[in-house]
Amino acid sequence: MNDMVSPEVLTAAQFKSGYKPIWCPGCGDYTVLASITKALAQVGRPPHEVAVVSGIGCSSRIPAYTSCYGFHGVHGRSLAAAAGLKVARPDLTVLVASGDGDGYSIGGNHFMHACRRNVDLTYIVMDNHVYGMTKGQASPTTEPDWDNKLSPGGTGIRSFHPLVIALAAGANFVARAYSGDQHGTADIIAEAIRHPGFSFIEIMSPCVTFRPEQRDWKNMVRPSAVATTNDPGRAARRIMTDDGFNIGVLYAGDRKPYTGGKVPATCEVAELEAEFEL
Ligand SMILES: Cc1ncc(C[n+]2csc(CCOP(=O)(O)OP(=O)(O)O)c2C)c(N)n1
Ligand code: SF4
Repeated sequence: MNDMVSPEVLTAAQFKSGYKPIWCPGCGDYTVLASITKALAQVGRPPHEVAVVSGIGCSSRIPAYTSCYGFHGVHGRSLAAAAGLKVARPDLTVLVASGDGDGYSIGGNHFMHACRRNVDLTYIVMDNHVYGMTKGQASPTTEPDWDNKLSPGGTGIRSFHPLVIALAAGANFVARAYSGDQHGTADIIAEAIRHPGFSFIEIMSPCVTFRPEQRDWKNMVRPSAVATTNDPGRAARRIMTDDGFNIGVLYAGDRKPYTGGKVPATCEVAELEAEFEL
């Protein structure tokens, strides 16, 4: 008798929860969710071996829409929670979902240090260059001349460049994707999950309500013409000089992921707590 068991074939539907997303019709985040569930099916780990962590924002609703373990936490603090989870439970695949406000503004400090620490996480930022949930304030990636009621004439402040900052800070995998390219984005997410260390994917995901002009992104994106490099300097030069619409894996490095301190803890948390008791 052949006792070989075929690996279970998982489908994207198995990674969806019963909750219906409440995003605005046409929001890019719908297809990002579809790409995430498709990527998880490709990777082939069942939902109970995956955790999806987020902060606050329209984009941060993602965990509730998956059947994986989820943590919808505090605004801008998703990476801290996710890093702790991964170090404590290295057996889990941990994804983090964020927006440009959550990830680069209130969470900007955590972003840099997550890149530097290189814990094995996949960080997915749905960037729409605006705070969608709180009704249209400028974010760090908003163009300086974006004229609107809340920032008449534009903020005049130069945009943050997340991909180059991720590279400079030490992220081990850096990619740009577009929500409208559902299958290509799923492939990038699957590759990011498989890549050891901190993987960062900046997904251009239009906010059709507060930035309707972003619908045009579908005519502007194109696959990157150059192959993935493992040279961070070369990747940074390419990213600094492109027009922001090249999609694909732009950098894949080989830094060893952080898995916890070199020496195991020598005392219990209760002992430390006792020292601070008044
Ligand atoms: C500590 C704290 N400050 C501010 C807020 C208000 N707030 C909620 S979501 C958000 C910005 C969300 O923007 P982004 O991360 O870009 O996500 P989007 O809604 O565009 O997907 C802000 C400022 C909050 N919830 N908590
Ligand atoms: S406000 Fe913008 S980001 Fe939020 S659900 Fe609507 S379209 Fe999406």
